[in-house]
Amino acid sequence: MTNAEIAAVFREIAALLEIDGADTFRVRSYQRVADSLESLGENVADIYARGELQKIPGVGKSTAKKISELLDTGVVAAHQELRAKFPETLLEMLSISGFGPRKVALVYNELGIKSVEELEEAAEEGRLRELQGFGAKSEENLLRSIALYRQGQKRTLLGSALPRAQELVKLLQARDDVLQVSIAGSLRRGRETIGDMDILATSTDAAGVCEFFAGLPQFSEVIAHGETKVSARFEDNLQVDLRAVEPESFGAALQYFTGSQAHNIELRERAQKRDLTINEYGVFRVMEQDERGEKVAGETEEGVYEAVGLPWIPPELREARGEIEAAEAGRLPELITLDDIRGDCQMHSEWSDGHTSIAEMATACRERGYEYCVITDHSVSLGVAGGLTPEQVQAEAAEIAELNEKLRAEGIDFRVFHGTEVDILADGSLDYDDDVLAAVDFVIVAIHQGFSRDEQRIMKRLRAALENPHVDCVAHPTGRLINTREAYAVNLAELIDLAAEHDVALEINAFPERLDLDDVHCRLARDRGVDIMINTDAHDPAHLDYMQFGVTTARRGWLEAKDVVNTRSAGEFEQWLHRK
Ligand code: DGT
Ligand code: CA
Ligand code: CA
Ligand code: ZN
Repeated sequence: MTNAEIAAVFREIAALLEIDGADTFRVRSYQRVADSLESLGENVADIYARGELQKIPGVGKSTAKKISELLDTGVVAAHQELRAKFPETLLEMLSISGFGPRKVALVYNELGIKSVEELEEAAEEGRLRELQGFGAKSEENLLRSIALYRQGQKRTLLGSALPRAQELVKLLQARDDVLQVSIAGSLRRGRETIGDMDILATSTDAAGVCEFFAGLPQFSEVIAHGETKVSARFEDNLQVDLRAVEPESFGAALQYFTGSQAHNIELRERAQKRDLTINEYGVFRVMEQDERGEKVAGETEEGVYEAVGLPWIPPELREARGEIEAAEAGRLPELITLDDIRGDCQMHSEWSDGHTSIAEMATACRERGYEYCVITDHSVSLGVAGGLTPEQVQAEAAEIAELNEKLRAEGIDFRVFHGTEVDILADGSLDYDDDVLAAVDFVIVAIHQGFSRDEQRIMKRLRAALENPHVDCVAHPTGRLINTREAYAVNLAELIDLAAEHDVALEINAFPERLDLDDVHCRLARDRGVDIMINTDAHDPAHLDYMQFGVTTARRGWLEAKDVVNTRSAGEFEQWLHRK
């Protein structure tokens, strides 16, 4: 059980107690334990093993007993009893931003509201304003918060949707009656989250393909099943739309259903100026009166763009962010591809919280066609992740030197660089002294603690870190976790300026929950001349495959290979490391 999981139990106990009307002092004591556990530098289980639970700040005799109970049995009886006192759906209301335990207790006790659905209904009907502290304005805010919460619930991560879509495409392609298949919609544009999955196919037997698709065991429910369209749902509620279209319209349909809607609107306006009209069936000439005009394109997507005087535009750019003007001017970027990546520069080994040895990570990187990798285990303060002491950093360096020696002896052209993912501490100092930082090849800095500080404090920490001449890159610059955790209060425009000033790279962390920097800010950073790195932050060899999501984000940020540090050869990368 991780510290975060234990902390979550204590936070829930505090919330339930507050809903139950317990005194503030008691509630606060559980919150304090949760806070304390979250910022602890060591595994609670280890502290428990040493019999030192009560040395944790805020932990007294009774909470220590609950922690040990939790670690021994997986549950806390007092927690279970509290839970049993209330409807199961009650706690979901706590996920609504601005809706704390006190408000939950109020609506439950006064109006018998037991769930987010009932809460929404009451707000819509204006029934909350009769309660102390509520008004029309707060009902309105609450409805917006509920909508936001639902949005976060509904959108699926790119990293979760794409593999499933690729599998469906493969199954369709394997059929003799299927001619062409493509992913469309936001998934084809590579957005970080997907509302629903869109797939297009052409076939000699559309109804047969729909029949086959609707019967696939991947789905938990078929919502609609027609001759040319199927809508179905996966277990996690992600919806898929399959559309079977005519071969002569495939390009037009693909263009239309790839979107974005904003891009399509711009494209249609352009067509109108040329007396053309674009729809999902093709590009047509506009005739006098209501006469149907001649079809000038539709079979291929290239043809659709060509008909309006443009080169084909990569789907990742189709967001109405200047791509049509760039295409017109012949200035579309030559977007980076996965093949351009020659090394992965953030990953963890079992020296800290990674799952495998350095040698295994290196082998896995070689298997992916890379020339080099950088091992960046955590620094000492991040005890939860097994951060390394300065002595361990030295020992790790020796192991890496030995491994490189061995690779050379075997005639294998692969380099392992020694890096460190150093915590930026609360006061802006780094978690190692300069002599430790000077001894490693690569220094990537990160904020892992003190997320709730205000912008001034966060920026002060980042500024101090970037001013250190040993620092090469900032890991996951905003700290956000998509759908679950907001970014800390970073001023990205200022961080980008600092990175440019101090010649520090910014990372696109390719982990599906992170994709941090996002597309918009990575483009902004590139425009200001900041180096970008795309790293997986792998804790396991399998995570190395996340690189594709980072590359997709970079493409959405208009990046070319030359903008990304780890497209360079091992030799060039080594030179870059010595740029300061
Ligand atoms: P999503 O699913 O929310 O992540 O985003 P999309 O872009 O996949 O949107 P979706 O699934 O509603 O529709 C797929 C594409 O079809 C969309 O990007 C553009 C096109 N499309 C759908 N409805 C309309 C519409 O009413 N007008 C226009 N111009 N295009 C539409
Ligand atoms: Ca979609
Ligand atoms: Ca759709
Ligand atoms: Zn990290």
